Amino acid sequence: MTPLPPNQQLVARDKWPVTGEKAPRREDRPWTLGIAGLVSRPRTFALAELQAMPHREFTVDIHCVTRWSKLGATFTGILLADIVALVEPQAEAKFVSFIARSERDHSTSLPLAHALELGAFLALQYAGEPLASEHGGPLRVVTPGRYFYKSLKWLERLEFLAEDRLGYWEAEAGYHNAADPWQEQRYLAANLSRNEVRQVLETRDFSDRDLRSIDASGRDLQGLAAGNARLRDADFRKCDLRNANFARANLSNARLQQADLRLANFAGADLEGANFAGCDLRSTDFRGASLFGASFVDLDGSTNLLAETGARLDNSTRFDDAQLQALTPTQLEFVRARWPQQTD
Ligand SMILES: Nc1nc2c(c(=O)[nH]1)N[C@H]1C(S)=C(S)[C@@H](COP(=O)(O)O)O[C@H]1N2
Ligand SMILES: [Mo]
Repeated sequence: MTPLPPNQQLVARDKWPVTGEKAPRREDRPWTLGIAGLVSRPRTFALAELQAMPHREFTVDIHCVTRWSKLGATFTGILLADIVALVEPQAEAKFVSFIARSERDHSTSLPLAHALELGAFLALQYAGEPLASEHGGPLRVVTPGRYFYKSLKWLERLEFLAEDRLGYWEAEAGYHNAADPWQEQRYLAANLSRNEVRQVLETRDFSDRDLRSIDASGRDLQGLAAGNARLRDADFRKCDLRNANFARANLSNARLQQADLRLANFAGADLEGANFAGCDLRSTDFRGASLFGASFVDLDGSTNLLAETGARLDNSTRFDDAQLQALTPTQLEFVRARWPQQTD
């Protein structure tokens, strides 16, 4: 079996979650790929020209930073190296920036040498079919060996640069610019002084604040106000969080193992990749929260449940039935065995 990078979990074979933006920007212009910056032969490709170029087949393991992985995805497309050979980057071109046709002009970047070594490519087809729009069709970047945020959907422009230009997630959300899943390069911490951290923990008011990667482990935070807070990667292990309000907060990849979350409210929160193993989740409200890649029990390797690490949940725990579909099969099995609880 292919080993998974640390702290990743497999999605069901036939599943491919849609993460980030859901659709390209609507425009009447036909799809083109513009290539600019430090190249000797800048040019614009019509989509049909790209479709007519020789395609290669690629088999790729996808690893999302929110802890889901999908192994053996098959794409066809064009190797970035083949495009590079046509446009001839100048010697000063050290970075490549990928820019999307999307509402926020989403982008990401890579050192050019890494992009070539990793075999980054432009995908036009997935599993023998044109790439679905929600997954970046008609044209997306796929960067094997990096968290999937380095694989831009709806590619419309490539720029070759002397200096790096951070992408959307890297600049706005503290995603790690190196993004190596084998080294768990997921997030950078927010720039908070020790004093600021101490103060915010004392006030128990995290509402609307950017506190990503904050270390709050072991604290008494009963009744915490954390509506709309940005808490990606935060450490709440072993906290007392009874009655905490996390409505619409972003807790993706937060570590909450063994926290007491009775009566806590996660309505509309982003809980992708969050870890609730060992938590007390009686009367916890998860309705409307996004649960892709969330865990309620730890696994040994990628498949065996470590039952003793299981969260405590019962029929007082509140889920929408539909949101459980976002869980990986092993996590779903664990939750299903306890919720809704059998009444006999
Ligand atoms: N244009 C664009 N590309 C993007 C994103 C995005 O929000 N917009 N999200 C990135 C992230 S974080 C991930 S995990 C993958 C998700 O791709 P998928 O929806 O096809 O699974 O796309 C990446 N590329
Ligand atoms: Mo992602």
